[in-house]
Amino acid sequence: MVAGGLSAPIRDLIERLGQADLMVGIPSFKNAATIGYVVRAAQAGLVQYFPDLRPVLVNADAGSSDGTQRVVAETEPPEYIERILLVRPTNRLEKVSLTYPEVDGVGGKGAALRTIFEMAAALKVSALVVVDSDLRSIVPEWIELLAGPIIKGGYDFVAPLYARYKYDGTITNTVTYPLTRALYGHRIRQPIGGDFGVSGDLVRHYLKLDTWDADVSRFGIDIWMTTEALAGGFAVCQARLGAKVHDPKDPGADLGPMFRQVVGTILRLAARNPERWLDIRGSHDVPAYGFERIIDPPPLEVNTLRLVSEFQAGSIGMADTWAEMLAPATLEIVLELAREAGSRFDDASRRLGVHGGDTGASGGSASSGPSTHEMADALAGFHFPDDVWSRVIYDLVASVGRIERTVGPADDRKSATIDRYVAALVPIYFGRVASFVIENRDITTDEAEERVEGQAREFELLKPYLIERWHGA
Ligand SMILES: Nc1nc2c(ncn2[C@@H]2O[C@H](COP(=O)(O)OP(=O)(O)OP(=O)(O)O)[C@@H](O)[C@H]2O)c(=O)[nH]1
Ligand SMILES: [Mg+2]
Repeated sequence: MVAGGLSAPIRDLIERLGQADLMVGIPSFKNAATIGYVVRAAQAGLVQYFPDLRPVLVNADAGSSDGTQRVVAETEPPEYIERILLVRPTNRLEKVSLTYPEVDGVGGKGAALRTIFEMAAALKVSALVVVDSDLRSIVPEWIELLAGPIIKGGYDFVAPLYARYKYDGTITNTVTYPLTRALYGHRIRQPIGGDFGVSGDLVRHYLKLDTWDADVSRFGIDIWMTTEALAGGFAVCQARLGAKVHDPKDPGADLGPMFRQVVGTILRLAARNPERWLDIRGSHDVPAYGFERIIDPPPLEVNTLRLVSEFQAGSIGMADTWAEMLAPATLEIVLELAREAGSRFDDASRRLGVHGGDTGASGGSASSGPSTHEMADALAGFHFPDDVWSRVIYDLVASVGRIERTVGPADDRKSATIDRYVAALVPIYFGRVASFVIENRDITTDEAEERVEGQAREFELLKPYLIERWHGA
């Protein structure tokens, strides 16, 4: 269970605010450069689309040293929005920025949302919209798109749908989308998009659950929200938001810790509650709302040379853990793929004239190294098949389940073993992402989407393999 609760200043704030109908919650950590725009867009959305409700905007910040909270406080007041939009709302929009308390000693995006949930429940809102503070592409309409299905449509959970560049959202494309779909049977394309609509009922349900842990307090929060909404039988839909443009991340450079927290959470939730997915076969569409825009999302750089070299390095440094967590047949293929990654890396580096750790551009930063396309071209031919990747993930679900069920070791020992497995999955994931980028280097984002769908179908096809492994085959 989660200890703690709200601090005295936050309780005072709730008392002052009294009651609200619709809340926008924005978690932040050093987002002074971008949060002002997000706050303005959210305020405008509340005032323009829900002028008769009682709106409140809450920023839950990590105590950022860059002035994030000051930016929120100084962003134009609601009166400005009323003037520029020519709207006369019934109720005044309240805007607050606070420093959230850690949850069981852990801070992070999830801890920030925990405070937002508690405030939403205390203020008895009927709908909560959460949006990230590094968004560049949010517009006022997002508030309507994420809250509308709850307020007008009776839904409890609204997941986002975005147009994303083919190399963006790699954790989503390789793990959370196909695994959520195959386990729980709902095709939610962006289960960790970060921008969600949640009903008051679902907020209260979240606060009662005992599945919250340290990873959920960090970046595990998004997949936790989606999984618990599905597992709780809540009515879910999706909203088409257009492009997601935010602070970009290179999957090889920035996403290791996030991968561990997200994937650790999805695996633990699956392993602890097999009754939620063992009997589910196939999957079905989830309704999507909102106008379909034609959008060309901005490109993202990926350092595939680094990805394949880390895959190969993992096969040396983590071989023992791979042998523990993968089925023997899967292990054999993965080791063979890692060997191939190593030799293709040597070959490509020679041809591109890069040496050692100097593998060039990453994260979109200006650099003299080879471009994303040059690297992918030089590595052409490297192929990590869909079915192998599905088996890797299913082996992990089964292994994490085995650890959870073992009688004897204390919980923190079990947890450390699971963390070690998930950390050892990172280089294999790098190999899988490299293959995706290399193979899709010359196709459009729409065509790459077909490949993501193909992989998701492979997960469904192989679900019997998961069940077999789960039962100890
Ligand atoms: N309060 C708080 N917010 C955080 C923390 N870490 C991240 N956030 C917020 O969570 C949101 C998402 O974080 P990002 O770093 O943008 O991650 P992301 O966009 O999910 O990651 P990708 O889609 O993989 O690029 C942003 O609004 C961050 O400000 C934290 O430690 N505390
Ligand atoms: Mg972001």
